[in-house]
Amino acid sequence: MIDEKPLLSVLHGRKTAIPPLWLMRQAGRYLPEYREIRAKASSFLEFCYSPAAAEATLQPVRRFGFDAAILFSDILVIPDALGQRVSFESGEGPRLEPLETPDDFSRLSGTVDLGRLAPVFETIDRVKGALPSQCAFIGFCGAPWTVASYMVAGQGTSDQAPARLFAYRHPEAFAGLIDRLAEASISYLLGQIDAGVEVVQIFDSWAGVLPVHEFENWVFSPVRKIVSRIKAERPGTPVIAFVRGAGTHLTQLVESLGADAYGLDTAADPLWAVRETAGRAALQGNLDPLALLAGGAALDREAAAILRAFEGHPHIFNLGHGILPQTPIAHVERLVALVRQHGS
Ligand code: 1CP
Repeated sequence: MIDEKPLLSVLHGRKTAIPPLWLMRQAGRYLPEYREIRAKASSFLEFCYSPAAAEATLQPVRRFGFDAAILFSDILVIPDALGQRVSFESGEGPRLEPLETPDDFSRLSGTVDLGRLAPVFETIDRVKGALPSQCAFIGFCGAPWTVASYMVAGQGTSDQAPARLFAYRHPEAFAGLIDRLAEASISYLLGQIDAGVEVVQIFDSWAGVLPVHEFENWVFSPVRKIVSRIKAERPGTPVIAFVRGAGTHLTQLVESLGADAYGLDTAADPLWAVRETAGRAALQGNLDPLALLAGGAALDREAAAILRAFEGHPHIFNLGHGILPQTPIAHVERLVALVRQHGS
């Protein structure tokens, strides 16, 4: 037990004096060594499916000594493996062939092509032997609602209005898409676990735009299905659910989703979340990525407040959303020092 990795310890419900630390989107554009290898690939998807993805996974762990590595890939490899055309325009984000009517779904295959995702499993195989002994390995997928919102709009939007409208106009067709994505996510996560990840995180980055009934249909039900199938088929693998914008739904999520930990977004009040969930699940989060970007007194104050709020509770230190590309390396180094000095 003494040798257990700190992140796994917390996911098993144990408290640690110093919380394990990793950052959402820790691999990527704020790192000069990432920009250097990324510049050599002709497209982002090609990069995700190449051996360089293993290097990108390891870079932040080598530089900062984080307690977890997160697989370098993207949530949009699932639409790609369902046969939707996906590309990434530099500086503009993802572009997909949008799904405008239920008829457009006929362009998609019924099940995910795991052969197309084989390079991701190879990345996992390459990374797992290269990690330091204290470092856990996290695999991930996007939750069905978040992935569907990009598939329908064909790009990122500020409020996912195209997918919300589609779901109101064609609820049965949309439910079919969500179902297909839930099944695809289950196969994909099982493949990642079999290849060697030790934990999986489900990112529902756009849950917060939905009213309550839509939240039930498109967030709660499919994510619960994914968690319960992972738990049934690979019972030893901890699951982290990051439902951004869950707000007061957190209570219901913790009562019945069955995940081992819940990620809190930047706006969540840690003290409220600790009270609501005491003893039932670990919590992850939730430093404002802008406080990390700002650095200085704001960073010191916000990091200290988070460390205090979660004291005595199983806690994984993280951001409330992904690290921003403009974040200075020195601020990440300062954060690592603040977390590691905690309590000493
Ligand atoms: O050329 C580049 O470098 C492209 C930038 C980039 C990177 C580094 C994209 C495009 N994706 C990624 C990697 C990535 N994406 C990872 C692995 C790296 C790590 O975490 O260390 C992960 C876990 C993701 C997950 C992801 N992709 C999410 C969920 C998490 C979140 O931040 O909310 C989402 C919504 C995406 C879609 C996506 N992919 C890329 C971009 C720029 C976006 C956002 C698009 C938008 O809404 O505008």
